[in-house]
Amino acid sequence: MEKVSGPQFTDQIDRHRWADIGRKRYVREYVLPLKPVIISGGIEHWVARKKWTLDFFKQQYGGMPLTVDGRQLSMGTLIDEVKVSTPERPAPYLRNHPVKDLPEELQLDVQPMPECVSPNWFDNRLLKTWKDFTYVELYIGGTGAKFPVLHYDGLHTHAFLMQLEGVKEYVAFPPDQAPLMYAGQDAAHENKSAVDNIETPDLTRFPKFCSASGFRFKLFPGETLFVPSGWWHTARILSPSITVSINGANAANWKDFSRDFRQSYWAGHKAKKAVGSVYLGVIGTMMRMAD
Ligand SMILES: O=C(O)CCC(=O)C(=O)O
Repeated sequence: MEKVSGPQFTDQIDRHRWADIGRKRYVREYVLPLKPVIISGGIEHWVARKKWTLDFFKQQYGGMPLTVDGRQLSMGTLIDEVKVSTPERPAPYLRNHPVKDLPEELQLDVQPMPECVSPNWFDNRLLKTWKDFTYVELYIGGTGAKFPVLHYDGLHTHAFLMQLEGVKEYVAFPPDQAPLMYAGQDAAHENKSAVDNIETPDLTRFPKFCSASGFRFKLFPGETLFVPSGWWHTARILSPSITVSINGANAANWKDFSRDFRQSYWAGHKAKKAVGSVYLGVIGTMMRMAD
């Protein structure tokens, strides 16, 4: 453990090659116990792995209109700024951009998802025809840019972050550290921490945060990070970066996902809540048997 003026961090996150660990061991040792891991060799089949670079996006899609934090800019301008980004003057960070809004040929470049993303019960056809819970998202940012909030993913979904270019540093805290995270009070903010500076937290506002212990580690191109349901996390970019993410649910988080979903979507609708509970319960049972 390295001591910093704030939480304690270890960089000892497990790393495995997918070909070595295999599905059974991965599910048993990481997915079901909700333990983060970095998998390499999972996205080598993606066309994007060789094709997606900053120059590719600038040359082929430079005119694509984007909005980042309320600012409208083209992909070309974004890439120009990303290339000269520094921690002192970070470029805009394109985050959570839906891949389904990209031209179809780009969507195909990141298919199929790596095997370590499944079992993903959001792929169940009964569920998908009613509501598609899967979000595949694109992130492009430069050195020094940061994800703006320490959080766990909404509806207690798992996150899988697939790194295509550049290096990112992630910080992650297990769910049992929640009492130290200064989570928001209402349903819309309960997965977001008020701690706005992880590196040098304001100790007068967030004294308990200093007792937290978590992980701080790097993610390199070709790697997939599994951030399990309920794990608090955030990121900063160490070199110009392209990432794709997908969220998921399975036996490990179905109960938490179903509860969050019922509460947020059917609050105040007793009958819908009851029918919805049965529906999600049936899907859970079916998927458990199929796994
Ligand atoms: O890679 C990043 O910037 C963090 C992404 C993330 O935590 C999220 O989208 O939930």
